[in-house]
This record gives sequence, C-alpha cells and structure tokens, in this order.
Amino acid sequence: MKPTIPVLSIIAATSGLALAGFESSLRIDVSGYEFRDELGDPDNMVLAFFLNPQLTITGVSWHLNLTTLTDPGASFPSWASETNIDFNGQANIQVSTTPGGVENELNTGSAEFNYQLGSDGYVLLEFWDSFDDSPGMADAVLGDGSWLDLHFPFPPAPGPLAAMGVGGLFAARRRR
Ligand SMILES: [Ca+2]
Ligand SMILES: [Ca+2]
Repeated sequence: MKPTIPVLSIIAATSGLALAGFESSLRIDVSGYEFRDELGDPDNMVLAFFLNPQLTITGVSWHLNLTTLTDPGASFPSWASETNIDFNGQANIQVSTTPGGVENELNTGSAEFNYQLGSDGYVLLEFWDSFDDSPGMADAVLGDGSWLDLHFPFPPAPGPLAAMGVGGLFAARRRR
C-alpha cells in the first residue's frame, strides 16, 4: 500500500506574543499517517520537521481518528491499543486503549512532556505498533482531521525560530 502523505497544515498559535512565560503551540496535521511495525522498524513512517535547536517540548494534545486494519492472512484486525507515537525517542503516547479493532475511533487527550530537542532542532515523530500483525504493512491508519498540538515555551531561546517564524521546514520521510 502506498501511503498518502498529506500536505501539512500548520497553524502556529502564539499566545502571549513577546511576553516571557507564555506557552506557544504548533498544530501538526497527521492525517494519513500509518502505524506499521514495532518501534524502530525501518518500514515505519517518521514525520520530521525543524522547530528550534534545544527547544524544550513541554507537552502535546491530540485529536486522532484511528482505524485499525486486518492483515490479508488474518481473520481479525490489529488492536487499537497497539498504536503509539514516539517523540524523539524521549516521550511516547499510546493513541487508544481499546483492546480490539476500531473504525474511525476518535481519541483525544493531552500529556505533559519535558524534553529538549537536539542541536539540529528537529522534532521526530515515529508512528509504531506494539504488536506487528502485518509485517512491513500498516496495522492502523489515521483518518482525516487527525492532528497533534505540540506545546513549548514562548518565546523560545534566541535562535532561528524567532527570525523565521514557527516551523521553518517540514518534511515527511521514511526512516532508512
Ligand atoms: Ca498490531
Ligand atoms: Ca505491520
């Protein structure tokens, strides 16, 4: 199956303008992203984008429309509770807690993070599945209207972000 990579819609909401101590958030459209194999598998989809070097990510909120898929050789679908999103190898969210297949299940929530991006300033989101029902293929997929909001302090430490606006470069790639 050839994955559909949507054009990312970026809505950068900056609250508090130049006042220190406020939080900013960045919305990331993750519609069409697939949960394929276990964490670190080369077939997994990874969404990578530049934010700001050494920026501290303080949390995430999510709105994810999840559908699980059935391997051609199986009689039941992958479980929703197996879908996860890893953040830079430093944080993780489990998308659903449903022990079974789902169709367009809406999952919303939020979590506090406290991790710092590396010197390259990239956020790396890896979509993975904790029990690989269908090796090399998608176990689940995110439907239209799926998004994540990343939260971080505003303004960030001096750096490229301040000069160029939030989210300088966005790209979707597969890990090799
Ligand atoms: Ca699975
Ligand atoms: Ca799989």
